[in-house]
Formats: sequence, structure tokens, C-alpha cells
Amino acid sequence: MKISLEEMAQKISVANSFIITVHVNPDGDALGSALGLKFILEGMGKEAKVVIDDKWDKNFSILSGIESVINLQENPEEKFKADYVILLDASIDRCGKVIENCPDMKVLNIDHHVSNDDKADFLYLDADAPATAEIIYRLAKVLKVEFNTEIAVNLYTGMATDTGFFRYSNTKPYTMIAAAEMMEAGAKPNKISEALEVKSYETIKGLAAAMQTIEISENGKVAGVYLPYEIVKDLDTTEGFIDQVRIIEGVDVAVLMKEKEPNLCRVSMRSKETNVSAIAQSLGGGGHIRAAGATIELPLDEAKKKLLEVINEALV
Ligand SMILES: [Mn+2]
Repeated sequence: MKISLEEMAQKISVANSFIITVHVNPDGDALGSALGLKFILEGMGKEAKVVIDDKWDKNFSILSGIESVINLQENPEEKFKADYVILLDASIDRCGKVIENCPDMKVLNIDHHVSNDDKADFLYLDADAPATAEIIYRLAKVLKVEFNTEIAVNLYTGMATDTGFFRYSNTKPYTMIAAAEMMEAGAKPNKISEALEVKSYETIKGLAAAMQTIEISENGKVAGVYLPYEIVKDLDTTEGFIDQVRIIEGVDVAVLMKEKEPNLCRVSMRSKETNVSAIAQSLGGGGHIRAAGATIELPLDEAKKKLLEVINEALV
């Protein structure tokens, strides 16, 4: 059921303990929103634990409080008890088994994905917000919480990563005002971007191998890297690979396809014009108009053929 941000703040302010969770394969916005909210709640004298059903990239060690995050996969039977589960940056179907392991708890959901399925008990959705972290910033204002360095580092990171460091079309004047306020509260943009961008030598070698598979199609409007399992199994990350593809002149839709297991391909898309959220949804996935993803249960060649057919139909 959809509620307003003020109603969400009201529910939070009268409760005492929370489990905070996010989507699997957590990105900077998911982790930054979760940890930012944890420090906001703790500052109000409440208890909050972040539990995620996945591991996270070591680049996120810059985030305050990251060492306190519980990876459910390390103890999958662990059960949690609190007044509410707060699910951020995703719908219920994308957070693995965390909600199952929080028996009899109501779910408060805060999200900016237009594809949110509205299955949580209470949902505040703002599909125009560039990042969930910007919504958490607004929530903190409603709750009249003062920002400290811990909150600032996390919320800044969330806003920065989902806006491509304030370059994507989702960036609004308000986003930069919020980010400026996070800087005043102690976030250091240079330190945060250095920590997030650093890559190992092996990763750059992996990027070089991945770029060998680059292909242009649909009259130059689509460019993709299509990585077979033999390449994927040796990669420690593909973070940032799609950015190398989306900058090619004339390209509208950029694609990163990974054969995660034989016969199972994970696809990410970025676009300048075409609605890739609709493409992802027609493949059983979701996301935003300019950034979306899906999983296709087919071998790489067939998954690629199917994806390009759907993209071709959707190109503007
Ligand atoms: Mn997000």
C-alpha cells in the first residue's frame, strides 16, 4: 500500500527497532541508503541492523558502518526480530531471503524504481528521485535529524553512484543541494570517488578481455559486450564495463551481457533515448527508464538474439 513520506516518517518515529535490507548485488545507492538510514535511526535512539542476502564489493569499504552489515549467506538460517523491516531501493522480490528470515514483521519499503511491485505492507515510491539516498535525505529532514559524517558519507555515496557522479539526466538541482549539504556535514567527494573507482590490475586485464567481445548492431544504435562463461568465470567484477560501451558515438542502448552460468545470462542496459525499463520488464526484469536489467535463461548466443529482437522493437 502506497503512503506518503510523512506517513512513513510517522511509522518510523513511533517504532524502536528495525532490520534494514536492500536488493541482492547491492550497489552504492543500496548500501549508502541502508547505512545512512541506520545512523539516522541510531541518532534517534533506535536500534537498527543492516542485513543483506549477498556479499558486496570491497570498494565500498569507504562507507561508514560497512563492517557492521550482516551477510545472510554466511548464516542463512539466522532469524531476526524487530518492530519493522525497512526495505530500500528494491521491491520484496529482489532482496533474497531476508524478509523470510524476519517472521511476522511488517515491511516498510522506500524506493525509486518505477518497476516496484507495491507488494510491501507500506510503500513510499518516488520514481522521479535519482537515488533512494536522496529520499532518505528528505526523510531525515522530516524526522528533524541533524546530519553527521557517518550519515553524510553514506547518503553522498548513494546519490553520487546512482547519478554517475551527478552527470546523468536524473540529476536535479535539488540533488546537488542535498549533496552539498552532505559535504558540509563531512562527506569528502574526492576520497569517495577514489575509493569507488580503484580497480585491481586483474580487473583492468578482465576489462581488456571483455572489450574484445564488443559488437555494434541495429545501425549503430546498440553496442554491447557479450561475455561467455569462459570469460565471466575469471572476472572479479564487471563494475564500470558498461560505461565504456555507452560512450560510443551514436549509441542509444548499451548492453552488458554475462553468461553467469551455462544457460543463464544476466543483462544490464543503459540508454540515452529508449525506455530500457520496459525492455527489461518484458524479459522479466526491471529498473529505471535509463538503466535496467534482467536475467535470461538461455545460452549466450540465444539470449543475445532474443535481447536484440526486443531492443529492436523498442528503439525510438
Ligand atoms: Mn538506487
